[in-house]
Amino acid sequence: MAHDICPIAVNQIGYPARAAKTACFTKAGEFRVVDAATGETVYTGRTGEARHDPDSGVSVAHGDFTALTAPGRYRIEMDGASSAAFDISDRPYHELHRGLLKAFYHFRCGMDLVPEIAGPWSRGACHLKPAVVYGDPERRIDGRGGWHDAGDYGKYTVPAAKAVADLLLAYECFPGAFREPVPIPETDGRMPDVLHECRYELDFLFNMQDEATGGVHHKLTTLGFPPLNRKAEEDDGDLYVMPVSPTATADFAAVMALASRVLRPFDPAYADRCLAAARRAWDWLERHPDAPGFRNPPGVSTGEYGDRRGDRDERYWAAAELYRATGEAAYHEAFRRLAREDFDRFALGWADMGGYGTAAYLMNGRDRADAALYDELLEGLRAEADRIAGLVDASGYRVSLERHEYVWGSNMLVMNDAMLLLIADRLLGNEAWRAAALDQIHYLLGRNVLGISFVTGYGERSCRDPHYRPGVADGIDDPVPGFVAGGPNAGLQDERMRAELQGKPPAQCYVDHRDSYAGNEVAIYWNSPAVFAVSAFAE
Ligand code: G3I
Ligand code: 9MR
Ligand code: ZN
Repeated sequence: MAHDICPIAVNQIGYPARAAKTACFTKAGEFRVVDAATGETVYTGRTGEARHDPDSGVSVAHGDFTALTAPGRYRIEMDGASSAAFDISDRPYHELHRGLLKAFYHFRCGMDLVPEIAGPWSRGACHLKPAVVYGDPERRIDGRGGWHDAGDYGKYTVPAAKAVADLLLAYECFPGAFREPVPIPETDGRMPDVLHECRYELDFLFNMQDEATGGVHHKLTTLGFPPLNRKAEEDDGDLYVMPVSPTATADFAAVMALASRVLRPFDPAYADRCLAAARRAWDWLERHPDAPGFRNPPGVSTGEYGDRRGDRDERYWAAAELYRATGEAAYHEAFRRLAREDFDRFALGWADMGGYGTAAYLMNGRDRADAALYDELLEGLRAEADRIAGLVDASGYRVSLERHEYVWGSNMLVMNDAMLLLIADRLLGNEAWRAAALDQIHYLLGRNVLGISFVTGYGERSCRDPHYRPGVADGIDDPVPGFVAGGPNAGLQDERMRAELQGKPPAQCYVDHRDSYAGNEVAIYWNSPAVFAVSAFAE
C-alpha cells in the first residue's frame, strides 16, 4: 500500500547538538519538543508559514528548534500528531556511519559471511565458479570476490569504480570518521577498515583487466537476473565476463590511480600494483580513442550501465587521477586536452564522472596545475555549489532535487549533491554549503514527505523491505541494516510502483516493497556517497 503523508518529518537518527535543527510540518502552528521517555515538554515553538511544495504535493512549514541543545532523545508533537523519535547529541551519526560502511561487507561475494560479523544474516560463499569469457567460450577467468552490485548478484566495473572512489575520498577527506573498527574480518588496527573494504573490491577489479590488452571488462554476471528469492550461494548459473568497454577501462584507470595514492602509506607494494594496472588501462584508452560504448551483447539482460553521453568524462577523471598520482606531464597534458570537451565537469556518477576529475585536479593544488584551468574549474565548482544550495533553500523539505531528478536511484543524486557541497566547502570554505549538505542527510533519514528513513535499520520508521535477493531469500523479518534504498522515482519503472503510485507527485513515488526494483533496490553506489556525506559529520 502506498505510504501516508507524514505530518511531522524529522531526521530519525537525530541532529548534532550544535547544528541547525528544523522539522518539517504539513501545516503551520505551535509545536512541542518532548522528552521521548517521559513525555515532558522541553521546548515549544511556532513554525513559519506553510508554503506549497509542488514536488512533494503538500504544504510545508518549518519548525526551528536549534536552541534546544541538551543531549537527549525526543519527539515533536503538534495537534495530536507525533514525530518519530530522534536524538540530539554531539555525535549522533556514529552508528549510522558504521552501518553504512558495514553494508559493504554484506555485499561481499565469494566468501562466507560469518555469524560473528554478519549476525543473523550470515551466509555461505557464492559465485565461486570461473567465469566464461563472453565470445570466447574456451577461456575462463577467476572472477571471485568483490561486491555484488545491488539487489542482484552482478559485478559491474563502472558503478564499482564510483563506489570505491567515494569510500577512498571519504577516508582522504575525513579520516577522523574512520578511527574505530567496523569491524570486518581484516580488522588489524593498522590500516583503517574502510581501506580493507576497498581492497576487497580492488582485488576483484584486478581480475577484470584483460591480461593481453590492458582493457577492462565491463561486467561479470550471469546471462540474466535470477529470481528474487534466489540465495547467493545457490545462484549457480554460468558466470560470464562481458566484453571490454572504454567507460569500464577509464573508470578502472582512475580508481586504481586513486587507490595507489591512498593506500601507499599502508602498503607500498600494493600501491605499485594499482598504479601499474592504472597505467596499462590508460595505454589501452590511448590506443582506442573512439571505442564504442558498451551495449548488452545478444542473450545478455543484466544491468547495462551504458553511457549515452560517452566516455570523455571518464577519461578526464582517469587523466586527473594519474596526474595526481604520478605528477607526469603526459597525464597533465591529456587532462588539459580532455577538459576542453563537452561534458558535465561537476557530476558525480555513475554515468557522469566529470566531478571526480575536477575534484582530483583541484585537490592536487593550484601550484601543480595550469593556473587558468584551475581557476576556471574552481569558479565552476563555486557556481555549482551555489546552485545546489539555492535549490535546497527553495525546497520545502530542503532537498536538492529538481522535479526531473526524481529518477531511479534519486537518493544517489541527493547524496552526490551533498558530496559536491562538501568538496566545495573543503576547497573554498563555506559553512552554508556544509549546512546544505547536512540537510540532504536529514532528507535521507526521514525528513521527507513520507517521513520514511531510506536507510534500512536506521530510524523508527525506516524502510524494511528492499529489493535485495539475499534478504528476500533468508526469510528473516528484519532487513540487513545500513542499506540506502533507491528512493522516489516518478518514472514508475516497475509493476509495483505502477500499481500503487499512479498520479502521485514525484517525491511520493516510493513504496517500501521488495518487488519495487525501480525505487526500493539497494546498491553499492547509493551507499557510498552516503558514507562520504555522513563522514563529514561523524569525525
Ligand atoms: O537521466 C534520465 C533523464 O534524462 C530522463 O528524463 C528520465 C526519464 O525516465 O530518466 C533518467 O534516466 C534514468 C536513469 O536511470 C538515471 O540514472 C532512466 O530512466 C533509468 O532507466 C535509469 O535506471 C538505471 C537502471 O539500472 C536501469 O537501467 C539506474 O540508473 C541504475 O542505477 C540501475 O542499476 C541497476 C543495474 O542495472 C542492475 N543492478 C541493480 C542496479 C540498481 O537498480
Ligand atoms: O531484480 C532486478 C534488479 O536487480 C535490477 O536492478 C532490475 C533492472 O532492470 O531488474 C530486476 O529484475 C527484474 C527484471 O528487470 C524484470 N522482471 C522482474 C525482475 C525482478 O524480479
Ligand atoms: Zn556472489
